[in-house]
Amino acid sequence: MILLPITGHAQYAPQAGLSGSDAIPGTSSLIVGWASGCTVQRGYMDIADTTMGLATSGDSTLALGPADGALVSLGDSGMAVLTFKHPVYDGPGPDFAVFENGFRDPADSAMAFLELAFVEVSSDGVNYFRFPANSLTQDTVQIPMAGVYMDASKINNLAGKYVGGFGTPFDLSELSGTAGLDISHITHIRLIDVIGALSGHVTRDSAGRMINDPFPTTIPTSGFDLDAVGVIHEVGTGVIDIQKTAVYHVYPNPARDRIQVFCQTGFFASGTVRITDMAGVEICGFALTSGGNEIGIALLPSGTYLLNITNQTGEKWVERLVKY
Ligand SMILES: [Ca+2]
Ligand SMILES: [Ca+2]
Ligand SMILES: [Ca+2]
Repeated sequence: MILLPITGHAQYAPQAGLSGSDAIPGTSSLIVGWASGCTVQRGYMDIADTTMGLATSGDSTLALGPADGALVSLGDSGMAVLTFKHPVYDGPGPDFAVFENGFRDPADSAMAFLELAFVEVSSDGVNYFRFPANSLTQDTVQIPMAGVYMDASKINNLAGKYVGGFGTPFDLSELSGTAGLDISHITHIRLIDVIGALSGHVTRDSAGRMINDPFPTTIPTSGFDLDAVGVIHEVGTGVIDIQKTAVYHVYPNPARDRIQVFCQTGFFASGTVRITDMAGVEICGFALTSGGNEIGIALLPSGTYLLNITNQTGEKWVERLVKY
């Protein structure tokens, strides 16, 4: 066994808004769906003093739908199980994102008050498998309930590493090859609060290190505060795919100078297409009408974009566009 020194250098993606962050804004068009079911098993406000009782703030319905800042608090080692209208699958890059309500240090945009949770997935609702999590935060001085900020670049695969409004992404490919797990058909996502204590009820990362996060949090909003879980790769149904081909067609793709968006009469009396980058930031938008719509893309830098297509009745489709 080789023992490596743990250095103070950044190891993982930094806080939302900093260069190199992989935080996903709640408004990103990468997100195609949100949790539609949630059950919560509360943990204690203070697991070391159970006379205070369980965390009480919010309820499980507040974890459904888009990230909106409405929260359910899990308490020490409390759990939430999320379900979805369609299963989640392992596509390119992150597959889902978890939103909490951390907030930034007013004096340092790299630092934030964070409460963390383990993330586990299941393809049968019975057997759960945990993303290997890492915490390189110091583990000698307990982070208290208030006033001490944490560096997201020392945290990996723990929900809650990003401030409110920004999701922590998870990539199912990291669990590929796990016996008993089908990463092309995830039906349940389970979050388990990190207690964060450095003595007594300690919580350890996948390397056996103690995870330091605010403890004790002797308030009704104790522990991880779940806002939402957004889905990036959602298993569609054959019906939807057939309908989509009948509704519109984009070609060529990949493209260099221009694309045609051909919209079927009936589905598109009028509509719009917004071109965004992969983080969902809008670059330009165009009106669509029935028939062929030519869109010049010669001035776009090479890369991958999202076409966000909406028709007059508000139906939405998202299509990847590769510009070369
Ligand atoms: Ca993936
Ligand atoms: Ca905690
Ligand atoms: Ca919410």
